Amino acid sequence: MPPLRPLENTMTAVAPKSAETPSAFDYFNVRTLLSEDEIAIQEAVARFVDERVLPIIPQAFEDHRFPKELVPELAAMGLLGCNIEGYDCAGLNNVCYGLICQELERGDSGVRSFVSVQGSLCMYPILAYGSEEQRTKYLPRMAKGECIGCFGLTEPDGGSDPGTMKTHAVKKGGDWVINGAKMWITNGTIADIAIVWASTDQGIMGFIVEKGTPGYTARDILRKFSLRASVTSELFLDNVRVPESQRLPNVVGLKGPLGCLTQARYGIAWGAIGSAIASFKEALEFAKIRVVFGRPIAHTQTIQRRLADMARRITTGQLLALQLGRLKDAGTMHHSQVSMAKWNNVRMGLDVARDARDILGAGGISIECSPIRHMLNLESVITYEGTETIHELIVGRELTGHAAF
Ligand code: TGC
Ligand code: FAD
Repeated sequence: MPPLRPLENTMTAVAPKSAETPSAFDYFNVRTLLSEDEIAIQEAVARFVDERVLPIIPQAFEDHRFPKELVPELAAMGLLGCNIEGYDCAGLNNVCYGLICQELERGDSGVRSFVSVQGSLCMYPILAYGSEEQRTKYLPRMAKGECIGCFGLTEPDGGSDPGTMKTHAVKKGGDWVINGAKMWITNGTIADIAIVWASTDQGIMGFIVEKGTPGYTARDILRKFSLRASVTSELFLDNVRVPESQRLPNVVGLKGPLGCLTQARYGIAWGAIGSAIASFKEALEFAKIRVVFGRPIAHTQTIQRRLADMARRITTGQLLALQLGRLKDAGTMHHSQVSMAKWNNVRMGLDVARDARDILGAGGISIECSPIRHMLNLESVITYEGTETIHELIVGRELTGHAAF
């Protein structure tokens, strides 16, 4: 698959504008609000998901295995750090990034998670808070998938209030010595570098810790019922010594990691639409052919009402995400708007997946059907990157001016 780039080069040849693909759902012609670039990029990623992700993902989920073999292809298409300009990144706009997340998550939340963590949680902080040396050292290799990142913020004692983190770093001569532990870290054991957030006597700071640094270890969290096609790990930092040159020099304070979360939450708000579309379309097709009491269940009022409700909620989510993307591209997006979109769309995706699972009847519990996989995945997605409650409270604070955390 050739790399994705804005239209002036490859994309028109790769993906000519065509009618709506079978994997799409677009009740309000949202597609007419997209540019040719955006449509072409969405279609290219949709084809990749249909051809390369969907055939392998149920087995990967069952085997509790992240399909790492996809990484070179994700990189070759330019999907890693795709909304970064320069450093061998694709330089796409944020609507394109959102559409990419939507298509990847139509495949599986684990694949979208990999891309979110790499681009939004690891490449973004190096770009936004790193030195020029750090950018040139890491970003091109990360865009090529040659260097995988993980993002260590959450700790065993709790994730919703990261300001109380126990991991700390102390300056000793020209080095920093980091001690602590991180929990529930996507990509942990497959990562070549970890962005580790630690408290210091000057406030919270970020460090780039390379795999193999003495005292730094990672261990997988096994036996998950959710995001089984994704690596989730614990990180341990036992007197890990890194030079000052591995500290992200341009940010101090919680706004550092929170700024990264805004980028990743944005992608998740789009991604959940993909899960919902996959679940909805499977339920819709099944309802048309499943004959019960002498007629297809799609002919009954309650099934139609449920399908219509799914369509309504997906459409609302699509419009919300697109406007969020336009605000982000215009540079006027506020992080509480991202919270509302992540909250709305992940809740929507989870509810649609659960209802689709039910419409599929007993067969809906099989790995052969995608809604139960999406539903189980979205149980993580509604928790990570800020739980649903945290996002409700962020919007509540924005409305009232009072933090109720
Ligand atoms: P608060 O006073 O609100 O903020 C401290 C400073 O940060 C600024 N800020 C933000 N900046 C950018 N984006 C945001 N979303 C921001 N939210 C706040 C804020 O303006 C302030 O700046 P300054 O200059 O005044 O210092 O801090 P708080 O302690 O009251 O925070 C409250 C709360 C609950 C909102 C925050 O702690 C929070 O968001 N908690 C949830 C934690 C979370 O989402 N963790 C996610 C871990 S990573 C993960 O889950 C990856 S999953 C990856 C995958 O597989 O896809
Ligand atoms: P807690 O913070 O302990 O919350 C427990 C419950 O209390 C939740 O229901 C919460 O909504 C509720 N609650 C909390 N505060 C309040 C309040 N004030 N009022 C009312 N209710 C409240 N983290 C990373 O740093 N990097 C990663 O790559 C990463 N990947 C993840 C991958 C997976 C698969 C999962 C499941 C998690 C991942 N996380 C990661 C961690 C994730 O961000 C945290 O799980 C999340 O922030 C919630 O933290 P917690 O699990 O400690 O829950």
